[in-house]
Amino acid sequence: MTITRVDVIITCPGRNFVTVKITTKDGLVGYGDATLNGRELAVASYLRDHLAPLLRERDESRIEDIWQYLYRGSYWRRGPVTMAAIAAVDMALWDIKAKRAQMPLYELLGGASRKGVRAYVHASGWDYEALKVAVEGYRTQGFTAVRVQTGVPGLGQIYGIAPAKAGEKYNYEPAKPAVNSLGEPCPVEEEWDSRAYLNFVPEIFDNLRRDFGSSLALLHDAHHRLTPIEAARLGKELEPYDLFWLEDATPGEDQEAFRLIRSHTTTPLATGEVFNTVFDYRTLISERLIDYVRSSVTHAGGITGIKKILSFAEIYGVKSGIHGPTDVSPVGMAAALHLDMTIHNFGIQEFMPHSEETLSVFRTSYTVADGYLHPGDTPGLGVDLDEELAAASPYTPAYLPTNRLEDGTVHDW
Ligand code: EZ4
Ligand code: CO
Repeated sequence: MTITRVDVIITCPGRNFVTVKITTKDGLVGYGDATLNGRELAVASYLRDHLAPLLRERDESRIEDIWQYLYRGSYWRRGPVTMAAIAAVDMALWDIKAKRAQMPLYELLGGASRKGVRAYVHASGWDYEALKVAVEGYRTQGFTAVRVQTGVPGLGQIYGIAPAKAGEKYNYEPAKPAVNSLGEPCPVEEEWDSRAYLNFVPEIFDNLRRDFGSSLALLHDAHHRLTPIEAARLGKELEPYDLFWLEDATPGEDQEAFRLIRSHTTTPLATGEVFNTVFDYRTLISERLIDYVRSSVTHAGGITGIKKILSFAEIYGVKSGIHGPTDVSPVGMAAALHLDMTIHNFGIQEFMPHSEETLSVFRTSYTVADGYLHPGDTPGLGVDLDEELAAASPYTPAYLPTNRLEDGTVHDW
């Protein structure tokens, strides 16, 4: 068959999402997620202005060839905008192929390797008491793994912690932009102090192990804010608390920095949510400097792209920890779940539940029970998009926050 239409749908049911919809000559429809938080329209233009004209009249069954044509064939390679656009096309083509085969995508990808997908959720609080309530809530729902983040005494709002301050309602996703002197949206500026953070964090984990015992899996995200030696210190000091992983300890593009962290600590390490190809992981994986790869399907070239990363990781015993925040759409989440079901080196899946508003536009067939997710058995990815509802929620300009030290210096985050 051939592709007859490529539509790009931008909608904001509670937050922005960019979706590609590919239609074939015989009327099959596939969806792909192209959402890049705070840079949504750049990917929409890449799809609409540059990829769509190349896809029409092409044989939609040739997924690998189309991936290589869009990646290798375009001369300009890699980067989050390019790879999110390619990812969306790739997901939509897999959706179509599985619908044509009348199988849920995980069957087409090799079938189930496990009964379900173990998920971790985000628990956070301004202080330990608020965090404890959040963790208790998730335990009651049956989750066995939680990412735990708190505020730091002396610092204000920190991305990744909700609510930002005692008594406030602010949530970190979707990130709320600030307003500049011209009345236009711009990134909120947060403040950071690594010393205050490092001196405070071990006490949080001490409290967690005291209150929740040893079986609960605890994860923590340093969100690229540390230097290698600071990360080494943190990993070492958290060893008694048996973390599932310490995530994004340092900015990940400096792959060699992980040699220093690794030589100092046995705390498992995860990184890669801002990476988009296997090349970004070459040193990290081949030198066994990390334990989990964090790319999302949406930002790493789709099913085809992330399979290349996970196959490379598999031979070094490195496992998956696919990124699953609410800025990945339900389509991108479904793609992750189908892969998670099949790959051998599955580790854990991040799960931030989407809002009711989002799920009224994106109707999913995936389920959650007892801390496990399952993609469901609807043919394809199992996600439908209500285009009328989508059109009723137009794009709203959005920015992730930025980060500065007390003296005003821009800092990693
Ligand atoms: O900051 O998806 O582990 N998860 C995270 C996320 C990311 C956002 C950025 O868009 O760190 O919350
Ligand atoms: Co993260």
